[in-house]
Amino acid sequence: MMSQAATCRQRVLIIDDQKTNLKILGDILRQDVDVILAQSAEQGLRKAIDYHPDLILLDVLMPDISGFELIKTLKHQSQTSSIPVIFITALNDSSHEEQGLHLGACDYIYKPFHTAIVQARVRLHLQLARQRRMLEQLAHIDPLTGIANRRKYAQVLDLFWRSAVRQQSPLSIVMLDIDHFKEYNDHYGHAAGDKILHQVANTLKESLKRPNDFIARYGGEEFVILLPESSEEGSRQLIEQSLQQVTDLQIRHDYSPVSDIITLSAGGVSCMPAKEQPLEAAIKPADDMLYQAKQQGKNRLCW
Ligand code: GH3
Ligand code: MG
Ligand code: MG
Ligand code: MG
Repeated sequence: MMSQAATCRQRVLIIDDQKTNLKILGDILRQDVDVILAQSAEQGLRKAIDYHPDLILLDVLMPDISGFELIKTLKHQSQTSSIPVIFITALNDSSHEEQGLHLGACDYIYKPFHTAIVQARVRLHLQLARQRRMLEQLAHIDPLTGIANRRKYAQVLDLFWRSAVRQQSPLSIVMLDIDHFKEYNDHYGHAAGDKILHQVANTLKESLKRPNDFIARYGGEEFVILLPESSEEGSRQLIEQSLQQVTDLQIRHDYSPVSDIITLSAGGVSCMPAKEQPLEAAIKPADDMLYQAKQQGKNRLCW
């Protein structure tokens, strides 16, 4: 198993067609970070996707695909678009530098380079990357459960909705709500309630199967799940399993009128998103189904 320190180390991908450049740059950075090397743009792109580095040092003049071409691809792909790129190149004039920065690089270093300058600039951009990630976490992660919050949900819904419209594919939206949670808090205390929220949220999250399946805490003891490109039947089955996995936790709730353990009610819909539909209203049909599930006696899924 990797040590804590090893998992905290940031990764820098160096892409350069000259082996000697790769060696020298790798050697001067290795004491601070984990180094990944690529000797062509094509290999670099693959490694950027596979390893998701915190920073890329990119040569410009390379046979086949230039660094200027590669950065366009990196900035257009969702898996790589947020990785900062520093050009390190023999094109040491202001018009190329301007071009590089215009294409989205965060910095531009001339070759031949000074070791200390490369180290300092890499350090600076890694620190900025770390701060960006922290801000992203603060903005998008619910601190109690560790899953996405409602702000992130709104972003992801927008993304999934537009992609579903484009691809004419279905999107399932599911609202889930813990049954008689007020009674739980009243009898077991708020701290115990917090612990259950964390446990339920993470059990639901783990029950999702595909990388794009998404869950967020919608509010108090309510969660929302988005299943893109999933059939109605498949979505229903998945959510039935998710609910089952929560009941399998067998969390005692002696004050629940519907069971003696923690249960959830859920409402789901499969829809074919259309451009003209207002996004804010997207959740309403799932919410109506959740209301039905509560009306019909809770501890169930209505679709
Ligand atoms: P129902 O079965 O109809 O959903 O009833 P309920 O009691 O679950 O629903 P209600 O809306 O009446 O109460 C929700 C409760 O959820 C009240 C509140 O104390 C609890 N809750 C909301 N957010 C939190 C939280 O962050 N921590 C804890 N411990 N409890 C929370
Ligand atoms: Mg070169
Ligand atoms: Mg509720
Ligand atoms: Mg509830």
